[in-house]
Amino acid sequence: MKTQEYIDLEERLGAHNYHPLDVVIERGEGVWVWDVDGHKYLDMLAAYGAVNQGHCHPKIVATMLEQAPKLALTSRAFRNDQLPGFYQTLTEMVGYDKVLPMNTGAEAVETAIKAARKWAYEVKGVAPDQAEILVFTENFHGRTTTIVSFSSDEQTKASFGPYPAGFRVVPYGDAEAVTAAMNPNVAAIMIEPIQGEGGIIVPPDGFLRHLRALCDEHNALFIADEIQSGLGRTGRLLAVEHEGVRPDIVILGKALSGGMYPVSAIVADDAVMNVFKPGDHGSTYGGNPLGTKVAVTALEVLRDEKLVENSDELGRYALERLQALDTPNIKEVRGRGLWIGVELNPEAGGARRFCEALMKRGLLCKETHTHTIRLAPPLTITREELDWALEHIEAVLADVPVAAAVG
Ligand code: IF1
Repeated sequence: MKTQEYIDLEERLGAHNYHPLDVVIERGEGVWVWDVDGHKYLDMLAAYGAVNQGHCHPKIVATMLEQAPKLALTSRAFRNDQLPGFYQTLTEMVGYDKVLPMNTGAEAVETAIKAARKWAYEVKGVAPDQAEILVFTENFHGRTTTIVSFSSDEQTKASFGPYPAGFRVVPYGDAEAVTAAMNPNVAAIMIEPIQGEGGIIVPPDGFLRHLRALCDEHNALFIADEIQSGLGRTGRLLAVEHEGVRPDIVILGKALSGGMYPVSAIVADDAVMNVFKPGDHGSTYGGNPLGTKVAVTALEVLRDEKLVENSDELGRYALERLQALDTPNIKEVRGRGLWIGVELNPEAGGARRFCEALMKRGLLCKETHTHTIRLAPPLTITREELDWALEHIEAVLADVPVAAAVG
């Protein structure tokens, strides 16, 4: 089949809930992917941070091939021999008492919401059905009906009501607004330490520490959604480390399995996690032996190949180089680690045309919020590969449309 035939088939038979770039990928290796016509691209999106370890990492593939023929799923009605090792590896790496495994990010976010509410009623003593969770403007935590109910993005939320009660949206980065919103019914504050879909938004210095102090003062839980920011993306294992903050619940997903298989989880200490009793929560596939074994290897790859360190070092280098660019197209370059947002001026005509130009040069990028190009390659990228990418990005960004040049 040719590219256009794949696209036509997909458009005819699939729901139109996406508008992808018209590249049909058939193979991936490390930071590189190949389309069905044999064109090679550097993947600057890394499946939104799920492929931090690079495409089809040989060790993760080997684990998959080792476990798949042996045992893939038992359900949690029975125990399996891989789950305990996953708990051990993950708790040791992130430093929490316990894990609750799920599959997708949204499910893990729902799990954190359920944990916080149950904790509020049973431990904090909030009156029935009065628990509140504070969330932030421009958040992205997933696509369930509950989660989209507190989105500030019209398209994400509209037409999916009626919306559940119990969430209050406060401005991201506004310490005073959060302080004012605190009240005895607050079960938790839930935040992305750096907002991904929001446009790689880094909160003001001290903001996360302020939230931590508020939670301590008001006996509320600090929940960090590290599904995208976690596991090395920002140059730290967890993005909250940039502010030296320890959340009560950390939500993980995406790179937890290196893109091989959906594995998500929340981690917390006993005081929170022990609110769950048999029958309170679960998932058919959550904690299955295939996924958990894959996740252990994915975490080992992060550690053994020093991917967090590489993200920190190369991220700083890329950020400095892009911030030094002098072109009227750019409004701001921001980010942490190998997670950089290049926000363009409105006159630049939107980020998509730059992404399309980069695709012609062999780089796959995805815009966010119309005017921001997000750069988030696998953390396995080398200095040479990054230099190659930056040269193309710099060339494309230097291209000023006639209207803007004249204006
Ligand atoms: C899509 C966005 C990124 C997330 C955080 C939870 C989830 C996500 C911080 C839910 C998921 C994904 C979903 C994916 C695109 C992507 C995304 F543009 F939609 F917002 F990365 F920026 N918390 N983010 O970033 O995890 O249930 O999807 O496993 O196509 O919707 P999930």
